[in-house]
Amino acid sequence: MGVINVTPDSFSDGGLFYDEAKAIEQGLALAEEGADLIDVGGESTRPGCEPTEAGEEMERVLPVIEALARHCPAVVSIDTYKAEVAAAALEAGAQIINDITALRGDKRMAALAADRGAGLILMHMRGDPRTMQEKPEYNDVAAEVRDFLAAQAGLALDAGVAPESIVVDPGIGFGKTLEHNLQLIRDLPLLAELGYPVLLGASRKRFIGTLTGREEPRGRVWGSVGVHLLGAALGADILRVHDVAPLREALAVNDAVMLREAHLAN
Ligand code: HH2
Repeated sequence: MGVINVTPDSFSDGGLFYDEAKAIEQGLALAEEGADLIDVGGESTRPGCEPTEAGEEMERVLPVIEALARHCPAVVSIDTYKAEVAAAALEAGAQIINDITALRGDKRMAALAADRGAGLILMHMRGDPRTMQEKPEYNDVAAEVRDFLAAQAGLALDAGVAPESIVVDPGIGFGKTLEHNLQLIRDLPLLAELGYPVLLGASRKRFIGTLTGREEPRGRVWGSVGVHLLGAALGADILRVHDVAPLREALAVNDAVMLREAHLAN
């Protein structure tokens, strides 16, 4: 899954794709590099960030989604927790709703996904972006995240969402310390046990900067490739990244090795 932030203030690419034409061009480029999904967002959710108004968010994302749905071979997802924005995005051609609040943000989201037969990504976040990094604490982070996602998936099922439409995501960096993030990645197999596809989104995030000494998010590409490759080996099915080409190349080598192993095992 390639990421496009049609925002002036995202942590990862700071307004690079705020311009509609540049965002569309980037979506096409990411698909060319091998992305199967393109995630389009119109509100930054970086720590401490204030919410964006729905009308503004729609103005940012709808033209980009319309163009990509028409001209891009990848499936488009909308990164929003507002049902109003999600509904308009589905109308414009998106097929998946990426809800970082896992249905907590807008009670109408599950019914919308069910009615429209859309894919639904449920992500764990502690609190909201404004406050999530203020002293995050868990007794057992992996178990708590898994139980929360199981419960939210249950709500989606109750609303009529098909089980095969649901994806779960531990929400790396959303109300987590470095150690919480690392534990969640180690314990991806626990999350996979829920039986839904697992999404890992660690691309260019702060903990990679902490581990590599890279202050500038755009300099965190190699650390990102490393963590997503490991994530795939630990059971992640969807890797949400800003840099598709480097990860595709790493996965090509990884897959050749793993398939060879599978072949030998047979
Ligand atoms: N991370 C971000 C945004 N949306 N959605 C899912 N499902 N999983 C994630 O890990 C995730 C997400 C944050 O990254 P980015 O979109 O680059 O930044 P910003 O929120 O500043 O636009």
